[in-house]
Amino acid sequence: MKVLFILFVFLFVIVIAGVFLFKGDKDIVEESPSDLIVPTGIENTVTYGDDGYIPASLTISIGDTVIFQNMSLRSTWPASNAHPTHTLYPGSGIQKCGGGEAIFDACGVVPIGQEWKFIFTEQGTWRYHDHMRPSMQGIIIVE
Ligand SMILES: [Cu+2]
Repeated sequence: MKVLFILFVFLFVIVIAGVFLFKGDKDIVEESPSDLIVPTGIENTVTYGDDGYIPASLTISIGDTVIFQNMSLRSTWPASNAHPTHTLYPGSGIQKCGGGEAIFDACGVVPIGQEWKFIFTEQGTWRYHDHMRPSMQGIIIVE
């Protein structure tokens, strides 16, 4: 009987310890690599002219900033592909506009002569477009 009691207490302790250990695992907040990227401070410029984005393809390093300058004679709205959802770039999406979060979406027109900038923290090949004229396309390659 005493052995049975000790066995019961032993199992009880193991079960309680297991519950706490399992609960502990859930509390660990995993940071995605992009949260750890420090901006490099390096700025690269893409010019939007009447024929589209120049350069059409730009290769940068992770953490670099891209400045989208509107040198055309009309407003532009650079945004991640795909039109019209803008969800290709991780964390981006037109539905997040106005939320205060920095996403790969100007979330509005960039007037003539103005610019909009974005820091790329995700490696990959990121296609984007002018939301006002979706046939105007460009590529940012983040290495
Ligand atoms: Cu669009």
